[in-house]
Amino acid sequence: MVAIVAALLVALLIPTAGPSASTSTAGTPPGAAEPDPTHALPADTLVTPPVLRNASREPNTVEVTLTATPTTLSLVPGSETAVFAYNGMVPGPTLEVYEGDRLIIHLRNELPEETTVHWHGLHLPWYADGSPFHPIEPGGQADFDFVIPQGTAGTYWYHPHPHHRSAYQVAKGLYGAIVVRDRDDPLPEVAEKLLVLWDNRFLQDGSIDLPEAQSMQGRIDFENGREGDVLFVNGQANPTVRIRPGEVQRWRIVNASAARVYRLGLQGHELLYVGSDGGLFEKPVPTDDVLIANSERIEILVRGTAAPGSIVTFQDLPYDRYIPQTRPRSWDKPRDLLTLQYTDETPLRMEVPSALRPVAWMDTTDVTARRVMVLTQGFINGKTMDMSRVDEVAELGTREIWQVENLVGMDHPFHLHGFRFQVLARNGVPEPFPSWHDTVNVPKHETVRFIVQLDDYPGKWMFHCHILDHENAGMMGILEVR
Ligand SMILES: [Cu+2]
Repeated sequence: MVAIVAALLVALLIPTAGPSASTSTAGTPPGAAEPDPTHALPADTLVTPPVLRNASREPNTVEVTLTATPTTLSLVPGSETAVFAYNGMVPGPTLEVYEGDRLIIHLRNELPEETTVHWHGLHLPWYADGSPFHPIEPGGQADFDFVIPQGTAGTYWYHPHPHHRSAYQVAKGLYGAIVVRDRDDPLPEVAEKLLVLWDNRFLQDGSIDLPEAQSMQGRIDFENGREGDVLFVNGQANPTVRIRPGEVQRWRIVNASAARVYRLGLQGHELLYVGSDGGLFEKPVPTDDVLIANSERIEILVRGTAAPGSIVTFQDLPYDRYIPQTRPRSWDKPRDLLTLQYTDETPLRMEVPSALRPVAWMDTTDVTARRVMVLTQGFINGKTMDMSRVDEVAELGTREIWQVENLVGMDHPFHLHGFRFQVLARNGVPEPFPSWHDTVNVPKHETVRFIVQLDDYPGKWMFHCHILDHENAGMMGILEVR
């Protein structure tokens, strides 16, 4: 579980081992520490997905083209894999915008089947949500045009959301990150890494292992959600990131896995947990590990507190989200995600601000509706998805409290489209500080309460379990806002 260490004073100072060469990495691009040619190690082996090219010359406008197409890539050494890819890469290119930008996206579907693209976590008009209501035929194109709201800087992502096919298309390689930036970012001098987590399973010939539904593995995948034994960071297995002693790095992390919930920890390091789906917290929270369920995003600060030359591993630590009957045999073993390699350079001296950005609690006094969502295996409030049915009706512009109750012995991460929310309590325990989410993990036999403001955009919005196999099987419902 997330072991949040309470800390009143987070105005931390990084221990300095040297007379301090510099106080910051100002002036260097994100992802790069100050070069020190005498001691420099080879650059990161971690490859960052390229940022989508902006075709617009208008101010505050980002216009991009994404093409989903079948192709062949080498995902595991020594073999070629038939994949689906956005612009030929897995993960797809990163969509980067600023708060307030107008975003225009042209989406081409060159796949042999219907698709959609869901801009996960963004607040946008219903037509642009990329839900199963708006399929794009093979050979078809869709155009999206909307404005990124102020105050929503954070890490988001995009992925297919066609009816019954999300799990398959994500397993085939369709996913990519979205970064919404704040022009007054409180961490402007901190080098940044984007880490998009995904897992997969392969057959001997390199093809993606997608078993028949009635096979033993098919049934386990149906129950647990499909997990893979190969863990990827930006499409690479165990890449290396380098850090200079004393340096602070900001890691934006996306869980693009269909079913794997990661408990992230860095050997011998305390992390600073600084952000959730919808961006930064008010202040850093020291912790040993952070849980990130399917489709969630987190931001952490990694501080280079180990000795020069150290090599440590960033890991997925054991977390039991399973029912005993289908719990994988190796669930209790840590898995390596990434290697952090310290340079021999003179230690940097960097400070982390004690305040990041204001995040106010939403007012709970003028709530107009309270809803209860009861999760059982494959069902929400006893029902499976029916595209022609509306499960909940809400009034535009109102504020509601939702209580999500998980009655079964398996975690279900609950996602609401279109509107961000604040978790109020987990299992009756008040949330210690406000933060923005569009997905929240509801652990086995636990209850989560959140508050949501249904502003701006009427429409039929999905809510569902984000274990993609559960979503495919119908663990989803429709909220109509009108
Ligand atoms: Cu589920």
